[in-house]
Amino acid sequence: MNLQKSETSRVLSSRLLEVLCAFFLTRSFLCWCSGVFVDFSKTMMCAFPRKRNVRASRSRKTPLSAREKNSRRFLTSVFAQVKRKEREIRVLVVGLDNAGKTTVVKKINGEDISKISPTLGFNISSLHLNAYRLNVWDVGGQKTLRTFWRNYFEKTDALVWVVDSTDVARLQDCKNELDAILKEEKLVDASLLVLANKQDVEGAMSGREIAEALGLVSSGSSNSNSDDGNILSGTTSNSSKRRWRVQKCSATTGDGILDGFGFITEDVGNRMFTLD
Ligand code: G3D
Ligand code: MG
Repeated sequence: MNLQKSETSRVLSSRLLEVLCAFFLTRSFLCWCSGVFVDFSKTMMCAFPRKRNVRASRSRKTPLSAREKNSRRFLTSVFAQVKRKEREIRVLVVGLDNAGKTTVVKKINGEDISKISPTLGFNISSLHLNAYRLNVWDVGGQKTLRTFWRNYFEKTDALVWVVDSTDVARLQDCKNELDAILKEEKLVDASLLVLANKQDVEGAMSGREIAEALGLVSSGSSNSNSDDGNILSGTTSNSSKRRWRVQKCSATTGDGILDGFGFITEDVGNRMFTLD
């Protein structure tokens, strides 16, 4: 009798052990599968980052209906309220490749600028200035990457257009790209700061030369509101009445960068945060 009992308990315990092993093996297998799935989706997202958005924004070229416009306006006002509370400014740094965008952003954040590699996607950093928090998006400027700029336009308060003041050969290309970006509906309210960078290099173009080449002021005229040699500022003559500033600077030495970003906090601050 006792022998039969011990035999039964032995069988039972071995069954229990088998069930437990099967349970843990299945669980580990499922965990492994989900890990592989997550890794796979992350890889796919990195490989094809914005394809769906690009297509979506391309299809948005058709005019918006009144309903869509109203819902967009509503969402914009909600975002504006949240931003007002948090005193947050979204800054998009763009311009041709090699203009010095990444160096500008790194310098203003006090980071090491001795090794700068070309930006293939984007860098985001946060900066506190004049009681505001600036979320700064530095986006790669190579020709092939420029079509992706539009993915970063949403909710942008200020546009920083960095120009290599020594690159006379690509000034027309620079103007064409800026013209195209300023026509974007999502950027119509954004303040414009043009950084005339690399002023430490001999022979660099002046702020006025760059403003004229970019079509912000007409050549030979004095239709800017202010011009003190380092800063040239004004308001666009078209319907958007956008305020702009051309600021001479050098990302290498740091000269002029903070002044330029000061214009952003002042202009965006006046426009958005004093409405309360
Ligand atoms: P980008 O982000 O606009 O593509 P980067 O430009 O910041 O990568 O800078 C491109 C090159 O310009 C870098 O040199 C960088 O050191 C240099 N540069 C940026 N700003 C200045 C500046 O104010 N003065 C000078 N003299 N050079 C600057 P490398 O040699 O690394 O390509
Ligand atoms: Mg870069």
